[in-house]
Amino acid sequence: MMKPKLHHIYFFAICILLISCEKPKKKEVERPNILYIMADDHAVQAISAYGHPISKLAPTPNIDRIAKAGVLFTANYCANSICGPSRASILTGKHSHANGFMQNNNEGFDGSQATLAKIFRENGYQTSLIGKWHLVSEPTGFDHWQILNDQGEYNNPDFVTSKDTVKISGYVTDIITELTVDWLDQRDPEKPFFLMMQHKAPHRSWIPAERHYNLYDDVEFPVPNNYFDDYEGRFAAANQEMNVYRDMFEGHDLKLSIERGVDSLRFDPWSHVFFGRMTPEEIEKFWDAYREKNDAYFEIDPSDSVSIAEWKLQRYLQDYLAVIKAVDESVGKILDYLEENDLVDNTLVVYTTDQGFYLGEHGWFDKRFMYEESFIMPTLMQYPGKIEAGISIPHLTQNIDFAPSFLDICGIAIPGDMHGASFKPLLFGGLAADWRSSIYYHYYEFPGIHNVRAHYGVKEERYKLIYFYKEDIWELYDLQNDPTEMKNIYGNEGTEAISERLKTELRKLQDQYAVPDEHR
Ligand code: SGN
Ligand code: CA
Repeated sequence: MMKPKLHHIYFFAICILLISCEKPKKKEVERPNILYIMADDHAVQAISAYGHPISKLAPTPNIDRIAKAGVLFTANYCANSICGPSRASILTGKHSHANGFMQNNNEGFDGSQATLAKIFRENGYQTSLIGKWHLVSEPTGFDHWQILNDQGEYNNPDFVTSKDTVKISGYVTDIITELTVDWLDQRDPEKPFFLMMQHKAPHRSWIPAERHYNLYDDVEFPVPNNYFDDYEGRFAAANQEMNVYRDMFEGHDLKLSIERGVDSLRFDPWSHVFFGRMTPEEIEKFWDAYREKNDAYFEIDPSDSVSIAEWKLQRYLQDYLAVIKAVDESVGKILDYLEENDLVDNTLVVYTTDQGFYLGEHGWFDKRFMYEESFIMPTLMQYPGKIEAGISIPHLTQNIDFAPSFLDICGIAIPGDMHGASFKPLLFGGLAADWRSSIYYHYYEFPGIHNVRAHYGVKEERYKLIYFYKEDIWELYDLQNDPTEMKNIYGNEGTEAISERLKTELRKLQDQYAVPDEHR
C-alpha cells in the first residue's frame, strides 16, 4: 500500500477543519419575516425615543430598543386619524375613499379587496393577526386570527375566532403577548411569517394592569402651555367634545369616587367594559389602589376650576402612561423572544399605532384632527444588517406607505393601484431625491362621538392647510413659527400666496389619488 505523503495529510486535515467549522446551513434566499406591533392611540409624546418631556418621566425602554437598533420615523402621518380607517389604510396602502372604510361607524371593511395579509399569503408567507382588529367584518387573508370583540376589554377580555368567542382571564396586553408567543412557537419554521400583534392599549378608558395601578402616583407630568386654549380663530377646535376637564366622564375615564372614602365610581356610561369585566376580588384590588389617591381630589376647593382641571390632567396622564408600561413590557418580551430564537437578523420589527393622541394639548384627549399630535404616528423599525442602527427618517411618510414598503422589503411586487410609496430606499440608505413634499389627509366622521367636524387638508414640512368643508372654513398654520397650531393665519395679509399654492397642491393630490367629487 502507498504511504500517505505529508501534503496529503495536510490536505485532509484542512478539509476536516473546514467541514467542522461550517455553520448550520441557512436557506439560500431567506425572505424576511415581518413582525408588526401596533398599539392603539399611542402618542409620540409617550415614547421616550422621541424625547418629549412627558415620556422622560415615564420612559419606554423596550420600545426604544427598536429605535436604537434601527430607525425612528419623525414625520410619519396617518391618512385619517381614527382607528378603523387607519387600519384599513395600512392593510390596503390606500386612502379611505379608495378602500371604503372612511369612518368607524360603517358596515364593515370590504375583505374581498387586496390586502397586505392576502398578498403575503399568496407569496408563501404564514399570516397571523392577534389582538385588536376593529374593522367590523371578519378578517380575511390570515391563516390564523384571534381578535378582540370590537374595541375589546382591558380585564378578562373576550377573544373571537372563526369558531367561537372565549373569555380569557387576565389583562389584555399580557394575554395578547402570550398568544403571540404561542403562535410563534407553533408556526412552521420553514416559512416566513407576517404577524400583526395589535394591542388595545393605551385606548380609552386607560385601565392599567393591576401591578401598575400606582406606578406614576408620585409623578407630576408637565401641563402643556395650551392646556387652557381659548380656540380663538378656530371654529372646529372650539366646538369639539374631547376636552379633559369638560368632556371626560368622572367615573369611566377619571376613576373618581362619588364621595371621599366611598368605594363607588362616579358617572360611567359603559360599566360593562370596566367593573363589569372584573371579579369581586379584582374590584377590591382596584379600590385598594385608588381609594387613597381619590381622596386627594376632595382636598381641592370645588370652585377652583383651574386646580380641578390640572388634577384631572394628572390622573389622565398617570393612568395613560401606566397602561403604556405594560405595552412596553410586551415589546420587551417579544424582542427577547426574537433574540432567544435566532430571529433577529431576519425579521423586520415595526412598532407603531393607528394614530396619534392628545395628552392635554389644546385641553384635549382623543384624536381625529389634522393638528400635529393626532395626525403624527409614532413609527419605529429594526432590521439589523439592512437598516443602520440609530438612524432617523425625517421625510414625510404616511400609513399608506406601509403596505408597499413591507412588500418591497420582502421582494414582492407592489400592486399598481396602491396610493402609498415604498420607503425601502430611505430605510436602506438609498437615494430619496424624488420623495414627496406634501401629504393628503381626510377625516370624515361627523356627526359622531367627540363632535369633530369633517375636514381635509394638505401638509408640507412648514405649512399646513385645512378645510372644514361642511362649514366652508379654511385654516392655515405656519408650523415653523407656530408649532402648537394656535394661530390660524388663513386670510391674513401676506399669506394669500401661500394658501393659493397649498390649494393647488391639495387639488393635485386629490387628482393623484382619484378622490371622487363627492369627497372634495
Ligand atoms: C370609543 C371611545 C371614544 C373614541 C372611539 C374611537 N369611547 O368610542 O373616546 O374616540 O372609541 O376610538 S370609549 O370610552 O368607549 O372608549 S378608536 O381608536 O377606536 O378610533
Ligand atoms: Ca385608535
